[in-house]
Amino acid sequence: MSAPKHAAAGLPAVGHSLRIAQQQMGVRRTALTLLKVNQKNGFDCPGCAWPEPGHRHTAEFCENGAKAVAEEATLRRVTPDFFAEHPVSDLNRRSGYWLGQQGRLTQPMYLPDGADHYEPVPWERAFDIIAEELNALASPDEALFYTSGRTSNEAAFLYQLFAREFGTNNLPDCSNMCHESSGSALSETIGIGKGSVLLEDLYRSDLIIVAGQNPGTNHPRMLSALEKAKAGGATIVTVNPLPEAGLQRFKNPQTAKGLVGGGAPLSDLFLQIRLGGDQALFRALNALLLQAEEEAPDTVLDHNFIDEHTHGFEDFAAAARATDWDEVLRATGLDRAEIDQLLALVLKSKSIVVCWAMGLTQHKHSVPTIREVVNFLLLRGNIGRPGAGVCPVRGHSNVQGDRTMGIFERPAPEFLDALEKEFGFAPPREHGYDVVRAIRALRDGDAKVFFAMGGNFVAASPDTDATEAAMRRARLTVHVSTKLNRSHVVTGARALILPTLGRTEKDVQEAGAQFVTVEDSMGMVHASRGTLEPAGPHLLSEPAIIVRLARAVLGPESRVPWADFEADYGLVRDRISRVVPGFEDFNAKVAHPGGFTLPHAPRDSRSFPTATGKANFTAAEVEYPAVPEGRLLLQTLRSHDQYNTTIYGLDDRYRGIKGGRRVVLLNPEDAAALGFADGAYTDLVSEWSDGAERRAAGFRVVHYPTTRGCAAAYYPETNVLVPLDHTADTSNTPASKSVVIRLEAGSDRPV
Ligand SMILES: Nc1nc2c(c(=O)[nH]1)N[C@H]1C(S)=C(S)[C@@H](COP(=O)(O)OP(=O)(O)OC[C@H]3O[C@@H](n4cnc5c(=O)[nH]c(N)nc54)[C@H](O)[C@@H]3O)O[C@H]1N2
Ligand SMILES: Nc1nc2c(c(=O)[nH]1)N[C@H]1C(S)=C(S)[C@@H](COP(=O)(O)OP(=O)(O)OC[C@H]3O[C@@H](n4cnc5c(=O)[nH]c(N)nc54)[C@H](O)[C@@H]3O)O[C@H]1N2
Ligand SMILES: [Mo]
Repeated sequence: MSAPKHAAAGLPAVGHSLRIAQQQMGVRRTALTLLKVNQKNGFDCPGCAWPEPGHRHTAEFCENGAKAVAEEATLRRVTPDFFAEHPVSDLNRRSGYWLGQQGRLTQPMYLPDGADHYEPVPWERAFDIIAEELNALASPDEALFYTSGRTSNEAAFLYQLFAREFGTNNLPDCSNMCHESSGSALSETIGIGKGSVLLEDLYRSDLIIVAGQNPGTNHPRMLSALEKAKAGGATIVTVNPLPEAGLQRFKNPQTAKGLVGGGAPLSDLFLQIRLGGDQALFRALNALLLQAEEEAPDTVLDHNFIDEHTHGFEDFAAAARATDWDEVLRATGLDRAEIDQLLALVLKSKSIVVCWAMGLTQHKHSVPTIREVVNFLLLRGNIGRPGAGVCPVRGHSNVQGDRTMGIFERPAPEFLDALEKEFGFAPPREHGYDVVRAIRALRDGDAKVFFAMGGNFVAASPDTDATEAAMRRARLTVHVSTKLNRSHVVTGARALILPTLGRTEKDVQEAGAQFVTVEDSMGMVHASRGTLEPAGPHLLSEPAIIVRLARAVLGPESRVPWADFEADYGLVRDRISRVVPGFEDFNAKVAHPGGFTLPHAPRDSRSFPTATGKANFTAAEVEYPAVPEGRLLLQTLRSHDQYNTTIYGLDDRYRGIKGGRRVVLLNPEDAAALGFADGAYTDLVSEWSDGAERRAAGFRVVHYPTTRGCAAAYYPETNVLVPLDHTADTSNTPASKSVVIRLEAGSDRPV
């Protein structure tokens, strides 16, 4: 390995992204395509959910956005000949990287019961097969309708409408594995499961704490926002077990200065925390704030805000005052001086934003951790005023919008009432399965048809062996996809692949050229228009697929004018405007270039639609992962060269790791204590109360400056180690960032 990089982006990033794009699309298509990313007349970047600034650069994309676009706009094609040549038994042995590299899917494909080859199938027949299986179920609740977060608002609205008219709330989505903990914690404490800041708030903030997030790789455009905030006087604190490149230094490829030179340090203070130590850290900060207030009354807390707008302060304060400092230091791995440094920054900052992502959401105690972040912000009135608030940074480009459109296994009764009023059928009221429960239902034979609107369920889900075995028990698995992936080759008795248009492609229907809409991480909704010719003549858009599915399954009995919705997505938006609050006059508002911002009660008016009618302080016990002697805590995370289960390449450039993904990052002292030299091979064995053997073999040890006791390795290769039942309390999100492992010197070479 080469040394970890201290600066992210800059010229190498531009060169690297163009190279990848040109390999997939050629030079001319690369230039034409990338110029349309995130422009007001172009398509929304299918990369992350970070918002676009009002004033856009000509190139409003980043290295990893360019890779996401190239992955979709590739000129490579998977045709029926490909499937004739490669039986499923062969595809099964290929890596996810290889599968993705084969190119865009071009025709609907069907795998009959007992067959080893997918065969081309006409669209009509494909929908008949699905209708036949769905209508043969004993109950609609034996069907599962998964969504990944790239699906547009229009498609998502139609998809949930179909599932509910069919009769089930079984709408698991990638959010269940992602920011569900944020949604759970925020709904309870501030009354809405979304972030409360806009880009302008970051620019106006005095202190930005970035905890459990690697924006240099996963939200590169956020670094530009942080740079701007810093130029405006903000202090930036990062909390992470890893010294992530972009946070330590950043070269902005969009400014001349950023293309050369050493890059500006973004982070003013780096707290190298233990995995799962964040609740203890924020609790400790809160205890120190209460103490500072006692020492200098009326100078630290925002009493007006607390009295007027919050509930539960006394119980919370009692818990915070009882903070056990030995426990704090054990849980965080920090020393008291570091926490005092952070306290000093907090005390001098009027407006504070806390940003976070998977480092905070994928632990057993993620929900109380995020609630503690809210406690921290409430103490000084840091919610609902400019420059301050909560900023959960979403992943998939429309994962937030999909939830707004009703993709949720536990829909609010008001949402179902509105659907019923608009469409005249009675939607089911009973809650459906989330991702983990969906896997159990397949395993136990309670679910028999699995339908996925995008994503790669088998590879993204925890406990790979258990998930694959569960999937194989299904009667029918169906995937609406752009690219080949593992979920197409681990199938039920019968399987279908339905190829769809991507975000970058033109979508022309009966009423003419269509556009779709998306919602970013900050609740801004805007249009996305594809500009490229579709990858093939047989592709259907996601809305068209759902409409035809609905017509085949529900038949003439349906109360919904499905055919109209395929012809004109504006008619879908008319319905959305009558069902989903904040979307009134949707078509008119989205015609405005740049779109519109959804209402957010805490942000807009400091009103908190919670059970108490106020923002809620909470007082949970401090928890942190217990790790037995000789064991390590493993986090499963992303490299710089992947988009979730889509692998772009085998390097992790900012971390200085090259040529392979089966690596485990160990603190050199841990490695020495366990007897593993840099470059040695080891098996990772997960330890869980059920005693089952979960092993990932043949990982190369990389000595790396991670916190002691805390290892790291890439997802999805390590998903096999995450026990299905190891999930966050309340949100049920797989605890992918705290897996207890031991190292076994089983293999002495790569597998
Ligand atoms: N290029 C690219 N962009 C992406 C994605 C991608 O795969 N590739 N995925 C998209 C999606 S769906 C998502 S959800 C986001 C994910 O964005 P991130 O959350 O940034 O993704 P991870 O790689 O899981 O990184 C987790 C970060 O949290 C740190 N961390 C882990 N555990 C802890 C902890 O206990 N405490 C603290 N303080 N830190 C911790 C890790 O060291 C790492 O820096 O990115 C989105 N954007
Ligand atoms: N161990 C571990 N597991 C994790 C995580 C982790 O950090 N650690 N992170 C979790 C998180 S945050 C998430 S969000 C999930 C991600 O889970 P998913 O969203 O299910 O997975 P992706 O890899 O993003 O899905 C990629 C596939 O989506 C399809 N696709 C791409 N674009 C489109 C499109 O426009 N339309 C359609 N229909 N299909 C499209 C392609 O076929 C591609 O192969 O994984 C989770 N799993
Ligand atoms: Mo995610």
